[in-house]
Amino acid sequence: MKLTSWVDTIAELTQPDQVIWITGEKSQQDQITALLVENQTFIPLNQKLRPNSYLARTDPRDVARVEERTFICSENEVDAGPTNNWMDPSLMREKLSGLFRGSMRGRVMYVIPFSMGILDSPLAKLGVEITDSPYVVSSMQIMTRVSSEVVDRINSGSQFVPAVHTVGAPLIDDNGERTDDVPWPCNPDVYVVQFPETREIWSHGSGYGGNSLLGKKAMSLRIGSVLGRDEGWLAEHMLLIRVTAPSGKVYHLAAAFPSACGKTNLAMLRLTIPGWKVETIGDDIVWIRPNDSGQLVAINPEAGFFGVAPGTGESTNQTAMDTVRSDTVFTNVALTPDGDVWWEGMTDLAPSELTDWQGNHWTPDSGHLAAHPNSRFCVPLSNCPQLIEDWKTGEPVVLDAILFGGRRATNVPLVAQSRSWEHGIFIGATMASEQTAAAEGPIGKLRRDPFAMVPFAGYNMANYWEHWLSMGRIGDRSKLPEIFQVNWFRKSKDGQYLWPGFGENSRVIAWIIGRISGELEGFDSPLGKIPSNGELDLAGLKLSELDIQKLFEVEPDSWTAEINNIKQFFNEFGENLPPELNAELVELEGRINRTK
Ligand code: GTP
Ligand code: SPV
Ligand code: MN
Repeated sequence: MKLTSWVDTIAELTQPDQVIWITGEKSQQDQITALLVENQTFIPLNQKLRPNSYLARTDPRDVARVEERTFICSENEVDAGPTNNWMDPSLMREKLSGLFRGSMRGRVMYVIPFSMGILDSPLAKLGVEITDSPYVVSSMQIMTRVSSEVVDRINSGSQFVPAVHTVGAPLIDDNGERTDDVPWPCNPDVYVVQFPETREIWSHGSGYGGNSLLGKKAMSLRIGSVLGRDEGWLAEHMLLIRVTAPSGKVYHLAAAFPSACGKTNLAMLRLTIPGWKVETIGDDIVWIRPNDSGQLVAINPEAGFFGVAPGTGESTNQTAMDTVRSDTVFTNVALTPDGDVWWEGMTDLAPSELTDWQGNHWTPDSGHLAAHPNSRFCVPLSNCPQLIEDWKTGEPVVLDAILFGGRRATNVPLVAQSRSWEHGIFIGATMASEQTAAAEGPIGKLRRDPFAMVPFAGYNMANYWEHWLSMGRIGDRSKLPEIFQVNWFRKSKDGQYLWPGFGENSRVIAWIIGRISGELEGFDSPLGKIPSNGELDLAGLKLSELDIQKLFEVEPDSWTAEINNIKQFFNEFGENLPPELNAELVELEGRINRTK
């Protein structure tokens, strides 16, 4: 597709006043920031306390990803699979052309050329997002690599993913009447649509995060997973870290946790045990592919963090606090009287007075949260003091381990190692988590979220599992990463977290590396290898014997109920379910039954 003719077609459809091409240059970025301040979308923060940083308050209806309005419009419904919303592509195209017709009237249409991954990386992919939101322009310049060079490459024949976004709030109506703008224009008729065959993205109505920053979930995961299926690689909702053991040996770990389940925190882990070091590579998206020697190598295709603010504080994630010290766009956090930001969990005590995320006066007695539970910070990777030194090269790293985790109050142990590649894929496929504020929906409800990819897989989840299984057939299995299950969120009967989490998760990382290096034996449980007595370094923790036992307890009846729930879930995929996964389920049932 020719870039300029596509841009012309979209401009004809959406009818903006003006078209501006984003170049990635600092001077243009500064103009966009100034415009956002003028429009009151950005509130400048205190320059001394939080240099070059801004607060954005969204419309209170536009605060999270909208999964029920996210569609995979493949030609055949079966290719979207039971975990995705689907609509016939021609019907959806009709709907979208209605919604997009004249949607940018009175506004500027921005054309953002970007690369996911370092431009010269063989793993990089190009995209172009068209948007009428300067907030999106500003955030995309943080989250992706925006440059005119991308345009040159496209004009010389490189492929790109076309992505169109509008907030769906034209400033001129059908009668030609002009209305005033608001700080956060949006439209409750949200659609986030992916066409996997033509690799197109169309997003209407929302300016928020994953709904509007289309290089992120829409391109890097939904379209990315389809590209990965067709080209032999994997696009994953994972963090990526480099761990250096006291021996000096270096390991790379990726981990898939659902939204708001701890990826950013683990990506920025500060170790509480001596001699170890963790460096951050990425916190949300990882692209993985087999190399010539049959290892899996990985990159972080993003250029920034779009992290959950609440719960981030000096005692939980000092690295994130240092990262957002400057150059950060905060969305839906609270404002302090001296022009700084605050959110629940930043400090133990709330300030006595704040302006809440909706702009209202707030005190600790107000009876509601000051920051929205899905409030976020958006900041360049380069701000992170723990970033790997060679991040600028974008060199892929060889994966040594993959972790799967979620919020599980029961059943799932603190850590367990899979018995084989297939068992590892089974663990990923049967992941479940208690729902969080990252998406609209009931908080706390348990849902199956295989590979943390339910909101992000661009094709049938069962075929996606098969694609993962196929990585186990490419060569020497011993070169593949080891797969582990983790759970920081197991609770005692009285509802308290059993595990301290955060920095203390380093103890689990150390055990995982002990298993990979062969230094630790582990102990066979029905769920895989768990630490045997003394293998998990617990020195200095205030954990009782009973707590430790509870963290690893396998309750047979509870597991029988879980297995039945997994059976029901697997049934949704009919004959597309890979037989290996059913075989794993049967084996698990056998192992659980033998403990009864
Ligand atoms: P997305 O950006 O939505 O994909 O989220 P994420 O997976 O990066 O989650 P993040 O690290 O931002 O954590 C989400 C919430 O979980 C925050 O409020 C954290 O404070 C909390 N959290 C993270 N790690 C731990 C942990 O080890 N234990 C406990 N109890 N809470 C944690
Ligand atoms: C998530 O929900 O997994 C996020 C935030 O990382 S968003 O970009 O809004 O998808
Ligand atoms: Mn995420």
